[in-house]
Amino acid sequence: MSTDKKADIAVVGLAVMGQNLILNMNDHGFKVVAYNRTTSKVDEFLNTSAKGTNIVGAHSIQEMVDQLERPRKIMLMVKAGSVVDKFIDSIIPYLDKGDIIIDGGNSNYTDTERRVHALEKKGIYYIGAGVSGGEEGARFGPSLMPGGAHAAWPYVKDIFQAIAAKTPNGDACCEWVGNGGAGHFVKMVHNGIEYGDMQIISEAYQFMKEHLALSNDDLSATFKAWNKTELNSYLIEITANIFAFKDKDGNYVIDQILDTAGQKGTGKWTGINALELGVPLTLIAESVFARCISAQKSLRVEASESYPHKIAKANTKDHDNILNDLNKALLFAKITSYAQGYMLMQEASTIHNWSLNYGDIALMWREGCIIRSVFLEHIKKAFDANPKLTNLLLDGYFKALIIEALPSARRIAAKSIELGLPMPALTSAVSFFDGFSTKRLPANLLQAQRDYFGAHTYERLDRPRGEFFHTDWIGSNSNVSSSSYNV
Ligand code: 2AM
Repeated sequence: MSTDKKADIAVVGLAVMGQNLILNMNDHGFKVVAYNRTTSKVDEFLNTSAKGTNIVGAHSIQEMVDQLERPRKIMLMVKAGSVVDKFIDSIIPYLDKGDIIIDGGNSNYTDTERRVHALEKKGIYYIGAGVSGGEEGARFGPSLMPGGAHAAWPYVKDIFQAIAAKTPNGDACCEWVGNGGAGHFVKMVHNGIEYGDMQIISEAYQFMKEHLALSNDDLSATFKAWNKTELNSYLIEITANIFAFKDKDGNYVIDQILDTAGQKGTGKWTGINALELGVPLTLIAESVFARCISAQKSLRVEASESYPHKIAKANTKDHDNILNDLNKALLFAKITSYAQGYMLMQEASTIHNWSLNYGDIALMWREGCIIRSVFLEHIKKAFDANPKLTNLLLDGYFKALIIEALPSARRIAAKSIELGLPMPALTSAVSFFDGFSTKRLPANLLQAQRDYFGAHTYERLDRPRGEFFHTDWIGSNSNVSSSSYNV
């Protein structure tokens, strides 16, 4: 069925994400060239899922490039890392100035930043696009977060916005993110936020299972009910389904699964970036560490024998109130986590000069991706109404929710500590919030200690910022000058 018309785009890498993106592009009327290192996969694809479509194949880079309309657009859906660099090197001799390479893999944004600049020097446009939504998203509408060479955006915009997920209003969950590695950075923060959402849901599960002794059916019903509240989201929806799921023998699958979490590293990257940029991204960091603790299963089993403790059960007459508190605590933690994620993006945007549009980012995450939710609609509204909003927690809508949910979050966090039931993400959210909303923290003492042992100097409340002072705490008569000494 292939037509003589040149192809709109080539996709390299025929693993399931690549194949599904190609089929999605084909559904929207674009002609796609499929290419893969192992060329037998090209024929396999053309003879199976791509049969009867306008998709064409290529068995060499030359053949792929020859079939493309100019400027050529080549999207890589290959393994992140050195494979991307190798492929770029191998394709460059076949390209002309103005051609466009797009990386749709889970690349580290610093790699993308480097590639954008290196290719710019050769006159080739490079786009690093975050793609979220898994196999299903790729096939029927992913969230797409493209960034890099802005001049290339008009050439790929139609394809990207056609294949992207759509909001209930019909807006595409794909907008230009920013230059350099901005697209992959935003995708990384998306994944970090996903870690946080999953962790707070899991903490609520353990609280309900251990303290309220809820059955899997009760848990499923609770999450189903919560999905009709502000927590409405894909992750809450699948959680309700997971608790109801039984295997062939009639056993709940959830109870058969080993309690050690895996991770591929994007949560860790988000945490590392937050530490490097000095952003208090505590909830996501705790979520990464919670996975690390879970992975130490044998150590935990041993420690549980050294420190045995039973989780006290709640009185059933209190269940409704506790469940209401738990729902609010989750909302509180979620708002805090997103506020922290946005703080990280705001800092990175300033440092890298990305001029991120925070309303658009919420729009891109609204559908198609794992953290999709109604909640993101409100984040979009907050930043659309005030693009200079300094912090999500200071937006009127979220402020009202926080004020309402805070007492519940405090009760659950306090209860969890009293019971000995781990809720690191929730308790970190409460601690963060208390630090964030406290006018005077004990950092005056930290500064005094630093000045005491290391003459690191401090600023004074009664003097302008930027003037540094040193106190001779131990009477050593050191001649360090308070005005010039600043470490
Ligand atoms: P393959 O089918 O030839 O292994 C996901 O693994 C995708 O990345 C696959 O399409 C895979 O191609 C591709 N890939 C993995 N390593 C690669 C490499 N060194 N060079 C090119 N493509 C590679």
